[in-house]
This record gives sequence, C-alpha cells and structure tokens, in this order.
Amino acid sequence: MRQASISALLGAALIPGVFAGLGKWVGGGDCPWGDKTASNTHPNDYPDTGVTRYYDFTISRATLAPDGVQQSMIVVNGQYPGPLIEANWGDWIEVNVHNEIHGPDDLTLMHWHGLNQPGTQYYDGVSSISQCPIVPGANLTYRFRADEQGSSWYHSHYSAQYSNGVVGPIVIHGPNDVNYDEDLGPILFSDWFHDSYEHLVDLVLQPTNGPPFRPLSDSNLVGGKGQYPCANVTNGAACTVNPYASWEVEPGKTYRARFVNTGATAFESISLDGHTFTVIAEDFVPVQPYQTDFVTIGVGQRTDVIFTANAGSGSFFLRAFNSPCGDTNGPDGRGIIYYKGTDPSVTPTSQPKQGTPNPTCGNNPLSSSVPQYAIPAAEPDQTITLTIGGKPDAQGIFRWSFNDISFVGDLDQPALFDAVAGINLPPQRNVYLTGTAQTVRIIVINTLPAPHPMHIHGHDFQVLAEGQGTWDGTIVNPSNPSRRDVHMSWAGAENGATNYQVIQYTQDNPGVWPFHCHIAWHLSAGMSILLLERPDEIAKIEIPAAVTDTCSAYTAWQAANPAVPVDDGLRKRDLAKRMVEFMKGHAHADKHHNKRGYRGFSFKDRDTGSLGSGRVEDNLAHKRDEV
Ligand SMILES: *[C@@H]1O[C@H](CO)[C@@H](O)[C@H](O)[C@H]1NC(C)=O
Ligand SMILES: *[C@@H]1O[C@H](CO)[C@@H](O)[C@H](O)[C@H]1NC(C)=O
Ligand SMILES: [Cu+2]
Repeated sequence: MRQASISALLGAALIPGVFAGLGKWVGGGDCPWGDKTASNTHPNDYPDTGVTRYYDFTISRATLAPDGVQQSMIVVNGQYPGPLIEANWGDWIEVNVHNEIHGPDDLTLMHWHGLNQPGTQYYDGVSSISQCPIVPGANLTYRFRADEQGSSWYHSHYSAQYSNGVVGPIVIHGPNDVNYDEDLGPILFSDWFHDSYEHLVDLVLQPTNGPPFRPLSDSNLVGGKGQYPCANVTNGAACTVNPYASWEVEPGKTYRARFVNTGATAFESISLDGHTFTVIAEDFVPVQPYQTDFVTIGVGQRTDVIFTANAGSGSFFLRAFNSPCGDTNGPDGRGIIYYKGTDPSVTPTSQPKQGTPNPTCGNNPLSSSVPQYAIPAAEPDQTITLTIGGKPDAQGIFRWSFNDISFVGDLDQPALFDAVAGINLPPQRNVYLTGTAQTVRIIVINTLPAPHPMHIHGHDFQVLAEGQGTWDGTIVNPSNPSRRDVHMSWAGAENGATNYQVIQYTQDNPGVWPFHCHIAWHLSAGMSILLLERPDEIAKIEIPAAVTDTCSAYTAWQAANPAVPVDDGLRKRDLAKRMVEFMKGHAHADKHHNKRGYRGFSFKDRDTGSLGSGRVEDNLAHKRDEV
C-alpha cells in the first residue's frame, strides 16, 4: 500500500515535472513518417502529415516552490515546468498563448526553441525581432511546422522572463535509427533563482564600471525539482523539503531520456550513478550512438540518451552538476532513477561517477558527434568573423558585444517588420547582410574568460571546429560534421589568448535571424547579432494581421500604462522598485525565518528602492573577478 500511494504521489498528475512515458509517436495508426529513417532522410525533408496539434497556454503568476522555497513565479497553465507539446515530425502545431500576467501586469510572448519556422518567421516569438509583446489580457495564436524532430523546449523570449518559470518541453517524434524500449520523456535541467527576473536584470545592468555583475543561482533543478536547504532561507519564505523528481525503470529494458537545459546561465554535467549513457541525439539532430558517463549541455542545448537498466535493483541519483562553469550557490541538482519495487522516497546511496575536469566548459568532443544523416561541410560563400567583447559603457554598465556593437532592440518596432518593409535596420541591431549566400561560415573568437552557449534561430548549424588559439582551417569530421542549434563557445581565454568556434549554416530560410548567446543576462546586455538572409524574399513575407496587431495593441497599452516600466529591447528597465512591493505581497512570512533577505538582499534593502551604491557594493561581493 505504501508503495502504491508513493507512486501515486509522484505521478504525473501531481508532479508536473515528471512526465509519464511517451509513445513512439502521437496518435495511433501507422508510423507517421513511413519509411523515412534518420540516416536516409535529409533533415529538411519532413513529412506532410496534414495534422495540426492544438494547445492553449495561459501565462500567469503563481506561487510555487520548485526547490521547496515558496516564491512568486510566472508559469504556463499554472504549472512548472509548463505542459508538454507533443507532435509528430511534419505536423503543424498551433498554440494560443494568453497573457494573463497581472498583479502587476507584465508583457510576454513565446519562442519555440530550435524549430526553424520555415516561411513563418513571424511566429518565432522573439521580442523586438519577430513581433511586439502580447499585452496583459490579450492573446496570440502561433501556428508553425514541426519541421525538425527530437527534443526541445519553448520559453518566453521577452527580457529574461523565462528564468521565472515560463518554460516547458517539446517532443517531436520522428525517426532515430537507434532502438530502445521505453521513452522516459523530457527531463528539464535548470539553475534556479529565488528572485524576480526584473530584479536580476536590474542587478546585471547596474553600473559596475568594471566586470559584469553575475548573479549566483540558488539551486539546480532536475525535472523541475530541487532541495534547497531550508535553514538557508532568510527572507521568511515558506520552505519544505521537496521529493526529488523520479522515474521508474524495469530491469533489462533500455530507456530514452531527453535532457534539456532550460536554465538562465547553467552549464550542466549530467550523469547517472551506476549506469552509462549512449548519446543518440544532440539538439534536433540524431547522431551515431556514442557512450559517455557525462553529458554536457549549456543553456538551450539538448541531449537525448539511452541507457539500459542493467543494475538489477535499487535507486540511483541522476545528477546534474552546474560547476565550475555556472555562477551558483547550489550546483548540485539531483533526480532519482529507481527500479520497479524500490521505494523512490528512500534516499539512494549510489556513488557518483568520476569525471575529468572541464575547465573550458566545452561540450563533449566534436569528434564523437556524428549525425546519422551525413551532410559534408561545404565551402562557404561568405565568412563572418565575430569577436566577443565586453566593457562598461558611458554609464559604467557592462555591455556584451560582437565586433564592438552591443545589440539594442526596439520593442515596438520588430526588426522583421522593418526588413519586410525594406527599411534599413539601425546600427545597434548589429545586422550582418548574408544576402543570397548559400553557405555562411561564422568564426566566433572569444578573448574573454566567460563561456557562451551560442544559438542560431531559423537553422541548425554545422560545428566545424573549436579550440584554443587561432583556427588553422582544420574541420573535424569534414564529410559529416556535428550539427545542432546551440554550441558552447569555450571559457578560459586569458592573458590575451583566444578561443575559437567555427560554425556554418545553409541559407534556406529567408528572414532576419538572431545569432545570440543564450545566457539570459548576456543577451539582456546586448550579446546578439542579426543575420539578414535573402532580403528580396523577406520582402515577400506576408505577416498575418494578428501579428502586426501586437504592435498597435502594445503601443496603446504602453500609452495607457505609462507608469509601468518595460523592456527597452531585450532588457528590463528599472523595475526593482515596483517588484519590491510585489515580492513583499508574496512573502509568506514565517516567524522562524523573517530576518534576512534573499542571498543577502533583504526586503529592508529593497525598501530603499533605488539601487544605491551601498547596495551595489554588497551585491558585487557575489561576483567573481573575471568576466
Ligand atoms: C484569442 O483567443 C480566442 C479564443 O480564446 C480566439 O478566438 C482568437 O482567435 C485569439 N486571438 C488571436 C489573435 O489569436
Ligand atoms: C547554505 O548555507 C551554508 C552555510 O552558510 C553555505 O555553505 C551553503 O553554500 C548554502 N547553500 C546554498 C544553496 O545557498
Ligand atoms: Cu554569453
């Protein structure tokens, strides 16, 4: 009886972080992709299923406790992580996104990470680029193709809003030439902050006159859950010890697990005690299976693995370690894989895998990443060299840049709208005209110590090379290089040394596409360029009225709500004061823990409103020295 009630407690209905196992495809009938296999089908050759999958999302505030500490969040359909979007390769997906963020009101919109939006860029859901934000009380229906297949996520692409919970998993079923018995579904990994995104962005964008402020996360969540040490709670928030997310396995079976990094800054090293992973997909690309004890994913990256339940019985920690590359007080994330018949509420005694240090914060070696469908590296028609930079601006605010330009968007003038109208984009959009080039190569040079998960919209890229020093032109696996949509640009360049990353993509999707760092704070501080692909064809894009209407609604809303500060591109302006009142309203006072603040930020401090210099000094104590 005890066991039954525990598994009921841990069931999908009560713990949305844990998904029930998935089928091989959605719906019954014949295999929706017919005889297409991963190795015989070009990734653009998606089936035409004629099916649309409908979803209805309401974005609202909620008080939840992912790591046991109650806090105010912004979530999809009342849950964290948000509901699973599940479709078959080639289906259409239609999601009606309702902004019901009130008390206080906030803007939102939704991005479908890794899907390429062929012909539908206006549904890419990126503020200042593909639409205006959805205003409170309004809604927008996105309709796009499941043009790639595998594992991914959706998230708000408005400021750093997703770091407060506006995320959820996507599974697109399609061919993978590696067999397995069961699909455990998506397992989301995320660093976690007990603080509002507005406040965090404010801190990041305070004048430091030096290196950037780097907020430390409080926890590392596995499957949307973590165990924050309640004794450390200092702001009076209620805290309980959450059960870890857990998944049941049966001896002898092989399982597919879909790891997704939905964090703000985390770099996750994932391992399963007592078991070895076989990697079968990276981002949306099925790869030749390779074995590893550790899977590494930066923000936005996904790795699908299979593992065989060959340990007989017992329970084992699924570990995610966000260190040394993450800025965190809580690097140690855990979930539990337990064999049928084992009580998942009993703490495993399993021992961690021994790993080798990864000081560059790099992904697994490029040489082991070989797509199942081979595409050779073509000669590029255009090569862009981007040097990552960063320095304080005239106000002393640290700005990230590519080739010395820090991206600034305009919320009420999406870049796509200008591009369709043939209006030249201003210099601060950091536009690279790639025109009709077939193949564009981008060499990213990192002269600074911070690692960056570099993400492209509208495409997968090939990763040709990475390393320290200067690229000598050697391509790793030139007949079939790694492909994905996020790749880590290494940390560790010091003393004038540089690291490089070489990627290239095929221009098969006209549009104005961001190529950006996926660390939320870096993007807020300008770390993006725009690729202007086939402008003549962009001019033919017909943006649906519902999308252009987001701008008139947004302009009207802003005029009617002049006191509500908003994001001026990708970053939030000056919201801390208002959030003080808001967070106070949500602090569930606990007599035992009512003295101090979040990680040293007390409500008393916040009551001073402006981020005065004393505050800044205190906060800066949390940063490390390098950028
Ligand atoms: C808003 O949602 C309603 C249904 O709730 C729907 O009829 C309408 O088309 C949606 N509007 C947009 C712009 O998507
Ligand atoms: C909790 O507090 C202890 C003692 O100050 C500290 O060592 C630890 O890092 C804290 N843990 C977190 C997750 O903040
Ligand atoms: Cu970055």
